Amino acid sequence: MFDSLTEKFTGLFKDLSGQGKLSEANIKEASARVRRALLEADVNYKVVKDFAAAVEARALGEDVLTSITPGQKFVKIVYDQMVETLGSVNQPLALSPQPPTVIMVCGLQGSGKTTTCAKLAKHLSKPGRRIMLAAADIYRPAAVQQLEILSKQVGCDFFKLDSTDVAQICQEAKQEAVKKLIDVLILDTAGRLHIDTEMMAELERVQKTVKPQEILLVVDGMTGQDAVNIATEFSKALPLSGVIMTKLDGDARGGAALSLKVISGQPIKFIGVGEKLSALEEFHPSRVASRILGMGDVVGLVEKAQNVFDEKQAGKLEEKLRQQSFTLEDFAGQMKQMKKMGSLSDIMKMLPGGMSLPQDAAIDDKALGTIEAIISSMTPQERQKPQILNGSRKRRIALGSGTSVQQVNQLLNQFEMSQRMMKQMMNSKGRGFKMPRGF
Ligand SMILES: Nc1nc2c(ncn2[C@@H]2O[C@H](COP(=O)(O)OP(=O)(O)OP(=O)(O)O)[C@@H](O)[C@H]2O)c(=O)[nH]1
Ligand SMILES: [Mg+2]
Repeated sequence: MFDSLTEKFTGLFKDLSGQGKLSEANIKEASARVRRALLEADVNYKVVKDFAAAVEARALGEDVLTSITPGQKFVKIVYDQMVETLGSVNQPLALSPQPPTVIMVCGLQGSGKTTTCAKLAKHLSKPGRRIMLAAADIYRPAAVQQLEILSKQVGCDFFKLDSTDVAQICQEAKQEAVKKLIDVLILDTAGRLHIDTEMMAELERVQKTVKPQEILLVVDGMTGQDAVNIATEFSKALPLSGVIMTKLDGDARGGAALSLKVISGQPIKFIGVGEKLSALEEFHPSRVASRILGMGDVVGLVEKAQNVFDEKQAGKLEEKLRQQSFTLEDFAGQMKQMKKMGSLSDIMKMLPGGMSLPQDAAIDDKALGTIEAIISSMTPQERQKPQILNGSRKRRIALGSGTSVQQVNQLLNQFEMSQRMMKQMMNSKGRGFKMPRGF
């Protein structure tokens, strides 16, 4: 999502860390590179100007010049500035202690409102919490049906009403929510091609009638500066509580995300990173800054893993490791779980330094298929005890899986490495999560 920006920053940091000491000229040159990188990523020029000036002033003012690790100090300054620019901390949704909490979702046509409503419902759902989606888009014929289908997918309640008065629909949805003991009611409103007075008047009426706790504006991250302008306009007309920026999985250059808080004053609360209902992430400035600067997002990765790995299986794996009986079969199973977390290249990006991995060092998704093929060509005994694999067995496996002996050897090495890595992780348990080097 911020690929080209990350590339530029990691390049800059690498150059800086190669230098023993930094001069004033080095710092000026480095902040000029920061400025260029941000401008190329389509960050608002005012934000860029202030960002680069702040970084330069702090770098010159602090003891970067005399520091033993000037490169690292500079990185830290850029990181802090970026976290601040992104809004400092995550702004969670304000769930009312007295249900139902009403969340009104608004935005222009096609920005991703309806999808985001369903994603939010999924994100918020947990045992014992009842969520209802209400269709308040009466203009597009298929809109109500779209939301109804999505509600079924999420497994939450759904409300619709045959009326042309949007405020009335929302009000009755709220009454229904109270009656059905719903905890969170999400209103999917209609968009327009452009901001117009009619839409704003309608949204205002809904806001005054149902008094939502949250008014979230959905903007399309691919539209760059337009998204920022739209947020600024909306926040003048409605008491917004935050923004959700969608489609950041595409080739959006990320400039909008970096400009939004400063220019519109609105915090980004979530980002949409795909069409699937699970493709919604809480927006944490510190994590996003780490990702942009190529430092990885280990917290995000662990969260992602927790969502996918089932605990029972993890427990079994742990037991096996303890007894040192982690086999190739477990290895294959583990690979499959990893696959569920998304494409490996995405996962690599969340790892510190992941971006700067040389192309051939990254495990590609096709390689997973090869691994599975090799393992399934082995006999159960070979999977349990790979040390019995001699030359002729390896040749047989290579032939059976359509690979080469070299590839079989490669897999065995990877397996050994993984075994070692798991042991390391086990040893560091209780002392926090530790990423082994070179993974
Ligand atoms: N890649 C990607 N696509 C998204 C994301 N969010 C929404 N979309 C897609 O954007 C398109 C429009 O989404 P909708 O949710 O229907 O947008 P809307 O704002 O409700 O549109 P209208 O009701 O017509 O105004 C759909 O094809 C979605 O799948 C996202 O985060 N990433
Ligand atoms: Mg819609």
